[in-house]
Amino acid sequence: MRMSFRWYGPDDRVTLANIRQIPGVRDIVSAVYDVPVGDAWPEANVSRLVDLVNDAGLSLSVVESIPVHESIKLGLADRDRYIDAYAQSVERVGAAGVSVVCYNFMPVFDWMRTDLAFPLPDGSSTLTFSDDALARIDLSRGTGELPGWSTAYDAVTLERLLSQWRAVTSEALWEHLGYFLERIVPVAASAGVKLAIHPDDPPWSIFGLPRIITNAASLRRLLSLVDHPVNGLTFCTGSMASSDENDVPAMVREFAERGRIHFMHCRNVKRTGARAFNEVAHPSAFGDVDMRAVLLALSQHGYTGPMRPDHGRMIWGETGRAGYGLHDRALGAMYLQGLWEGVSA
Ligand SMILES: [Mn+2]
Repeated sequence: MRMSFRWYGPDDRVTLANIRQIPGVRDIVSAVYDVPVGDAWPEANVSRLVDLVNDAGLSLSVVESIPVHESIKLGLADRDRYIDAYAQSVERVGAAGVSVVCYNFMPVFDWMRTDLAFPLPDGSSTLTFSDDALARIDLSRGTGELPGWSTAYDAVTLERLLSQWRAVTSEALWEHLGYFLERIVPVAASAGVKLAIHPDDPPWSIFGLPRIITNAASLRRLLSLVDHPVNGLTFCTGSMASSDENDVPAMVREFAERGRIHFMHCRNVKRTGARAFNEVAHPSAFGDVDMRAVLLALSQHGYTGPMRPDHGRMIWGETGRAGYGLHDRALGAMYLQGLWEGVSA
């Protein structure tokens, strides 16, 4: 296991120098953020990112994410040119030494929360979600009321997108994902890159949009779309544990045994209702994820890939990007390394 940490580039108020001082963290998870979705990442942007990370004494091992253009997910006529651009980006990050590309295949919104600063009893704040709160959000004027997406779409753009999606069933979305993977998996394999899909977050339909990467059966189906070792998973414990139908340690055992977990997101959540949860501190005691069982399964199956603390609370007065402060994620990185040492023979 290699402990890694997400960095949002030069504008991130958590600096590479900060990250360098977290014991055991040597791998950075980042992306090129200044290229429009759908364009190929220029070599110069990729090498600039790699140089920044290397100059800080760290290495860029995971790209999270190369975003998948909406045309590919919708299966539109122009998708091939976006797939070609995606392939170019995969080749370029592979040539730059990146070993894993994380991506997701969620329509319109690639994650959703209903509160980005929910106060926990200890005075920290965290991200939360509930279907009830989501149902009260009015999208008729665009995404203005939507936490984290307030400037994403105006009313006209959002309505156009949502109406395009009304014609797309879950089965059609599976077909579009298969079409994408049939073309990208061979490219990734020859570029030395592993593909790691992130599950839908939360793992159920929102706003009537199809969502397909939600449980063990869907992960099996994903792997069978193109049955190749590079076609694998970002296993996000928090996303999967948001649904009480998912036995997270059993899933980790199954997919680690198959060697198809390429990247681990370790996040803990506490379910607060049927379709509601708070993100909580990483240790098992604070939520519904048995983190010890997860890491034990990984260790027993010889997991050597990257892992990162996925999200953190805001603690000690820190402000910044919700879920991506320094302090609680650093605590998470230390907890996970201690647990790893404990479960490893
Ligand atoms: Mn995650």
